[in-house]
Amino acid sequence: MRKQASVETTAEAYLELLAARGVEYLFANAGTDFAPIIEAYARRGAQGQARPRPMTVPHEVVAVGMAHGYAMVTGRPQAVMVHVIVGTANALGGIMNAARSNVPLLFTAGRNPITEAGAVGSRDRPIHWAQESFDQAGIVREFVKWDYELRSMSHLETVVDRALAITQAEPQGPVYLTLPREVLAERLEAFEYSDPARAPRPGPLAPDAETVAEAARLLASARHPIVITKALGRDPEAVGALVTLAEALALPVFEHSHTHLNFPQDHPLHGGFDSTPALGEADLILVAESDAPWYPHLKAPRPEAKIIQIGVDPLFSRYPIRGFHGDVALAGTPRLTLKALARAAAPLADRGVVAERRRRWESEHSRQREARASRARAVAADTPIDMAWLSRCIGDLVDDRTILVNEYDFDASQAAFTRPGSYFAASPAGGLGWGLGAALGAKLAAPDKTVICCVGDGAYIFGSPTAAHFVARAYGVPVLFVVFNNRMWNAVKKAVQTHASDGWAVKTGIMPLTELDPAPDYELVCRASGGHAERVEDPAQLPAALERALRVVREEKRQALLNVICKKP
Ligand SMILES: Cc1ncc(C[n+]2csc(CCOP(=O)(O)OP(=O)(O)O)c2C)c(N)n1
Repeated sequence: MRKQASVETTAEAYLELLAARGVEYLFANAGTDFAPIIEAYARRGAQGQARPRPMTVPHEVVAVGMAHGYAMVTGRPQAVMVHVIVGTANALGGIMNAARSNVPLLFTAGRNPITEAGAVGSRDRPIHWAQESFDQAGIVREFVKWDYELRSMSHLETVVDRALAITQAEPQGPVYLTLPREVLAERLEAFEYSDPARAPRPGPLAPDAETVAEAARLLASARHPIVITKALGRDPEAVGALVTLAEALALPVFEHSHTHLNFPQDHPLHGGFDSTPALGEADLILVAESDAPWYPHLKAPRPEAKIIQIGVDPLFSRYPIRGFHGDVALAGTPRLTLKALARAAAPLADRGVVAERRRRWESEHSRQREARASRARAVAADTPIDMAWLSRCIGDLVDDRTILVNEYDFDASQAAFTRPGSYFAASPAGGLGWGLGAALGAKLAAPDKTVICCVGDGAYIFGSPTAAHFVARAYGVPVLFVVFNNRMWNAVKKAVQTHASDGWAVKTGIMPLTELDPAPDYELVCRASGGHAERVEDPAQLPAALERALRVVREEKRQALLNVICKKP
């Protein structure tokens, strides 16, 4: 169907189109390049016309994090707009995170005015000469699937629809569109476009029956098969498909460095979070959406073990090097692959073998659960607070309506996540600063859910907390932030300890460049934006402090922060 909209400029037509395509938010960090966009918002607002909700996000790392968080919960891309080359550069770490997490988002930036005079929107500020670059998209090109510049109004619909189609096609990832000021400011009388969009949208892909049958034969004939997964739960439906397959063959499932809930943690076949011990015995490993299922430098599977790799792109083609073997690789939509595999493998399985294997892994599952619980109990009274106890206290509060966003230090093994879409951890790209924005985006996407954001003190600082707390207050996005405050970058310290276990740094205890002491009073940062915030030092007070903070978030709809003083490693 063709639709007509009354607009005055390209910028207005652009907002009309984004809204028509289901983009609900524009997370923006503005500059002089935004003038036509802001003008368009003013007119559309005054006249009550459709537009994505504009959100002022005072740091790009939070803006991209919010779009990431929104898309990881809903699967739907939102728009981010930043200021020319400098905003693009600030956002780049977040774009790397989104790229490696296969998150769809429409990343856009203004473009410095091209003309020195003569057009509406021509250069009129001192920055307009120095802020032009030879190749603005070159800043991000390696980490986006597609980039383009809107060169003319006549192209608008094709360009926007192509951007949205490509970002959502598998493997998903961000796209980058630059918007020159002259083009945005171009005058128009009306805008006509197709509604719904007519750009092609590739649907789910299933692997061919022969390759599935080959994988099924391998699976059914293995004595000690295991599954390793990291990000299968990006598609919530894939979780149920993996449960069906695991139950049919009694396959233990290991969530290794997991970024999503991939398998219910209370399922007797959940094998835990460290597959390393099982590698010595496994004669078949099914790798499901995992870029690095083990570390060959530390421990590799037995050379004769068969490997099956499943994923939208089992080659991880955007990674320069990844040498994990695959005797069979099943490319396609993992939920379809897993369903097909379960259908093909179940009839081939030896029931006696399956029953025995199930008993064995069930008891291993119970042993692990008990070991984790007793570890938390053992440190429950420690002061400063142990991160296992902190994780357990948070884990105990997780209910069916909770989403937990984790950027460092929350130990998921101390909780029992069971629902797809309830747990998200930082991208394999590891660009710190993701957590605060991602949690805000998740809360926007799921306003009825409780969103808890766990961050290390390092991750908190990287997340541009002043900007994040500003957004939480300005737009009423009540998230509970918990800072795991160990006053250091322990990840960096641990890397030194493994790298040179009997070296100078370990022997002398001198480790420059790892300290975050003296620690700021992080609770004051949240209070500065009207949040409820407490410093917690007594482990016995922790459950009550969490309850208080959750009440504020749920009932008063206000953000909250707990600065939890943890052991310093
Ligand atoms: C943008 C960016 N800069 C630096 C790093 C390197 N890095 C990885 S972990 C880490 C420390 C994180 O500190 P914190 O959140 O306090 O967690 P902890 O290491 O103490 O467990 C750093 C600096 C990174 N991953 N990303």
